[in-house]
Amino acid sequence: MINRRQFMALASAATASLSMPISTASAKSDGAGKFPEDFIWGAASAGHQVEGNNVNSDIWLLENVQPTLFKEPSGDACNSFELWETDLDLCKALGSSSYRFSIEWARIQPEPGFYSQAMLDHYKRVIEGCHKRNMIPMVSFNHFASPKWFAAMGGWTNPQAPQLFADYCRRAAAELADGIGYAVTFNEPNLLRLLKVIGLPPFVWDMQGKMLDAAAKAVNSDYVSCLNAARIEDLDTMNPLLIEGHKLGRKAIKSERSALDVGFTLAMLDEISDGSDGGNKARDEMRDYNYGAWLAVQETDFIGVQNYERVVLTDDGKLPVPDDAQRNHAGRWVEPTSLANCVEYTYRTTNKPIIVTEHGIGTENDQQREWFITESLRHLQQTIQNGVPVKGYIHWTLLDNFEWVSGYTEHFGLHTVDLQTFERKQKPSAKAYSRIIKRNRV
Ligand code: IFM
Repeated sequence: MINRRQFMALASAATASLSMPISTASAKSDGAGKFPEDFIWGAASAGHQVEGNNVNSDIWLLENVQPTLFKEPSGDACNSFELWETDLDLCKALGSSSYRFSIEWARIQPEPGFYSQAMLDHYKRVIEGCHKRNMIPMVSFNHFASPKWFAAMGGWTNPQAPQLFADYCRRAAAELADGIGYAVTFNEPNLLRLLKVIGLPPFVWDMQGKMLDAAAKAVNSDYVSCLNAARIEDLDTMNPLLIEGHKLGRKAIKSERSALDVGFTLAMLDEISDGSDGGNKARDEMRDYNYGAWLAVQETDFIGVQNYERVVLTDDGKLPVPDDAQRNHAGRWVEPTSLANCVEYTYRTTNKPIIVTEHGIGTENDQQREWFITESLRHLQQTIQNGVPVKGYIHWTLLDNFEWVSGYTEHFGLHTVDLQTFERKQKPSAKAYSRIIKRNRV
């Protein structure tokens, strides 16, 4: 067993060597760094974060009450509801074979008893737009935001929630399933559990409760709760209901097209033990809390892995981020081996096919993004070569967009967006990613 000092030295050395300027050496060597021929490449977005004016959604409600945890409201976002064709063109220009986006439940079913044909037709056009550009539409039926009326019924604390979600899935799938390449029921249904173990401070949970109370008052409800904004004491009630929601939602989607692959995605930390007994125990407990129940779900055709950071566990708790480690915008530890670790762990635990449905970095330093993408893909490719069936890699995210409570202050995009004119501009990291896609190798 190595001690903490040795571990930190090793971690720093690994980080330092990986922080070297990007080398093209391995990309040049024949055969090395090659991804499978049918590997799916793409970029992701999510309705509420890019479309704008998702006025019937629960998140819009939370953004606009007092007190709120949101730095600013989403407003027009990137105006992608209008500019979706531009976005598809940008995604295609990278060389992508897939575009991941979400359909917005609050647009499709703005009231419990009403489904909007116009909105279903809108998403049908987006799906057709993907096909016209030879991109596989990877479609999330829920990416955090839900209708306001659903949150006002208690959201995922309400035992009726799984059936309500499944009803929406069936109606949407009846119109859309034929054109979808991969369907995702939920995006990161485990996010709040992860935030709990990361150690979101008590005052944030407290503030979240106050924001939900204000939202309940605004819509005349006894209790408002949302998928990515809930009270800490509700997390254990929500998890089994979300799992049931996934199972019923998947069944409903498959009842419209049985051959369609339907999965869910998970927010994953790269939990590492320093090798001590306490570190191993803490890692296993953390993994069990974050993913245990989800990774036991058999009713899924794939699992979407989404990783952004690392945490190291020791006898004494979490290791502080080493001084020379790479950090993201929020100061958290980013490390290019993390994605491959998460993919490997998920596959070894479930034996299910994996799609990297999100991976990226919130940073103002686009060179850091370029380094992070390239080196993470280098490790991912090795993992695939070692036998882990990864079907594809979808980068988060196509555009700088509405980053939930952080508003427009955190940037994960391959393109900038002018929030007044909505003009998109490609960043250098997009060019680097595109080179990898077009050569199908790092
Ligand atoms: O922006 C989010 C996305 O909605 C879900 N996964 C993590 C991203 C970055 O925080």
